[in-house]
Amino acid sequence: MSGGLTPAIDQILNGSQPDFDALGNPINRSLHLQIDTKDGQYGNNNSLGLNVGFNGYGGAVQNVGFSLYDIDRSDKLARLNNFSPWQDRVKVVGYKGTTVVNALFSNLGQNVANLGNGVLQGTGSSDNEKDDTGNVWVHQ
Ligand SMILES: [Ca+2]
Ligand SMILES: [Ca+2]
Ligand SMILES: [Ca+2]
Repeated sequence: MSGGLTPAIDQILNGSQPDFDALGNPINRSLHLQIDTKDGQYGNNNSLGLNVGFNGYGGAVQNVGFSLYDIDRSDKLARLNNFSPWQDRVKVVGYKGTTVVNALFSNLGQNVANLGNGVLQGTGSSDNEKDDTGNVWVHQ
């Protein structure tokens, strides 16, 4: 696994945004979640879940939006050689209380397919640091 243990807050998955400002201060950090499915540490699920709650605001929140980065798949060479091929799939589900709120996806990178029902899938290899082809803007 590259980039050390996750979850972490770092600048590894932030599209093509700069990692440091002109003074060398870290900027554009993101929550980095990564699993290595071949080692079996997550059993046969090959997945992980992230729940984000907005509690204590006295009601529902609005204008929630965030970017997802690096939704992609293994590169062609890895797939040809059957070298641990993989494909990212992300499902986004929003709730207002117990009512499902559908998320909207905008600015999909060219390596991201919207499969409907909140599911996004990687269709090509995106560089973790240098491009925006695995990016999606998620919002209400
Ligand atoms: Ca970066
Ligand atoms: Ca990825
Ligand atoms: Ca990548």
